Amino acid sequence: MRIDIITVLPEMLKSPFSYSILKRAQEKGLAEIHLHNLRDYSDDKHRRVDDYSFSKGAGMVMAIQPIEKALETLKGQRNYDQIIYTTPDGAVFNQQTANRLSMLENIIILCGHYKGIDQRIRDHYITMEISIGDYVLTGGELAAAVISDSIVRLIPGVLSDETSALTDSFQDHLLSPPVYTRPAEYKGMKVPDVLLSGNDQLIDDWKHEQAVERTKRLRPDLYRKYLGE
Ligand code: 6GU
Repeated sequence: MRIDIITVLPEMLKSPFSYSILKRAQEKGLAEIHLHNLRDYSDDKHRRVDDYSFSKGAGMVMAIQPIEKALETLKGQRNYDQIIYTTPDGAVFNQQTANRLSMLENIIILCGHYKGIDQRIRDHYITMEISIGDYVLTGGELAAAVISDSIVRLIPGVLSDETSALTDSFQDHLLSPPVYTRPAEYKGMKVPDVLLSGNDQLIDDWKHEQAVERTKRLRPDLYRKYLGE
C-alpha cells in the first residue's frame, strides 16, 4: 500500500513513521509513505499556500492553486482509491474505517490547516473527509499520522502472529482484557489464579468475561454494539 501525504509541515511527519512497526513495514516493502511539501507546488514567488477568506474575518484559507497542482501531479502518476482530507468537520475515524482503508492500494491524505481549504477542492477532488475526534488540533498532520498508523498496522504481514490485529480492542466491539507478566506476585500484588492454572479453556473464558465486563463498565456505547443493538 502507498500513502501520499500532502502537508505544509513534512518535517513534523517524518518521525512518526521512522520507528518500530511502521518503520519495519516500509523496510519490508509492505507500505510506502511519501511526504509532499505543499509549498513545492505553489506558483507564488514566495511559495505561499494560503490567502485571505472571501468571508471577512474568517482567517486564512488554504488556496486552490497549490493543492490542485499537487493532486493533479500525483493523480498523473497512478490511480488513487481515496483522496482524504483531514478536518475537524469530517466523519469521525474508527476501526471499521481503518479496516476498509487498509485494503486499498493507493491513497492521498491532504492535511488541513488554518481555517481550512478552499471549498472547491472539497467539492471536486476530496473523496473522504476524516476527523479523529471531537476536539480541535492546530493542523491535520497529527490526524494524518494517527490514520496512517492505524491503517498500516492492519496490512497483512506487518504484525506478527503474537501482535495480530485480529485480537485488537474494537475489532469485535470489545475492549481488551487485562494482561499480566512475571513475576506472579510482586510486593503482595498477585496475578489472578486462573492465569496460572495452565488450562487454556479456562483462561480463554476468563479473558472473554473480563473483556465483556470492562466494555460494559467503561464503554457502554461500545457494549451496546457488542450486543448487536
Ligand atoms: Cl483531522 N484536524 C484538526 N485540525 N483537528 C482535528 C482533527 C483534524 N480531528 C480532530 N480534531
